Amino acid sequence: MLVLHCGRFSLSLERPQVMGVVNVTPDSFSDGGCWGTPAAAIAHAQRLLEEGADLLDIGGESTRPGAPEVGVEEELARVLPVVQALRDCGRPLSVDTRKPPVMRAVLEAGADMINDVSGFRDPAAIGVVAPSACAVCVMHMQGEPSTMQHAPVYRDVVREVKRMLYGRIEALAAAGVARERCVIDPGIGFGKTPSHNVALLRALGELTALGVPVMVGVSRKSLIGALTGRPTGDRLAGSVAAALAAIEAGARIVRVHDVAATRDAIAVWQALRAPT
Ligand code: HH2
Repeated sequence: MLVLHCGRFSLSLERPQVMGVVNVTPDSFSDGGCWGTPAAAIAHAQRLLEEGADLLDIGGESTRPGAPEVGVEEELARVLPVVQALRDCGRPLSVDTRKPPVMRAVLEAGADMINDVSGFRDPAAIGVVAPSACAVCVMHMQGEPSTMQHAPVYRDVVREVKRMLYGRIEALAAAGVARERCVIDPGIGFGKTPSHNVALLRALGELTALGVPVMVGVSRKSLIGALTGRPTGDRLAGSVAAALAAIEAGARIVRVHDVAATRDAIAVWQALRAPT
């Protein structure tokens, strides 16, 4: 059985897991300011849990293209009260952060997973997660959010993303982070053009060959806009279709803003598809 060791939880990945996004930010690309206070974020998180989120990803810094960095104190003021309020909700809590001091504080507060969009490039980040029991999501990003969409270039995007993720998993393993605690993510939209994103989503099977569960976050992203011509607030159908395609291609966790719709789509699709 495929299980992720995730802090206080052993998360079975036999059924695709739906991670609900909780952005405690004023400026996230699709819901900035909607849940910008801890109280609003906690209420939103509870709604996502009622809708059937298997785990939550709480973020206090937007990483949309061009986003400015947020200081440690500010990021902690956003995410820590949410982690503290939800720690006994019965589901694993992931925190989306690139900053080792934020990682340390949320792990002490009860977080079960650290989702680092910079892929634990900072050795200090590895130093924080290694001695804990948390799961780690290692995401690929070319460059930094402030500049990553200026002119992303790859010779072979699938090979390069795979190589980077493999290298980070090896670095984490050398520091004592077992593979059973790791998830990898190709980082849709992080230093990638629409055609890079499509190539990666089509080739998820190559990433699953690394022997670590794959997570995909494509919900409401500009790729959906490029494929449908729709603005950020009108990308639900496209996002759900992309989540199903990612699961079909091997993703075990999908990171989404719209939990209820995604869960329903997965349930129907799984019931109706021919047994493999
Ligand atoms: N995408 C976003 C943020 N964090 N983490 C992982 N592992 N994978 C992703 O695809 C991913 C991520 C961007 O989405 P969102 O959090 O809604 O936006 P913003 O960064 O503007 O807050």
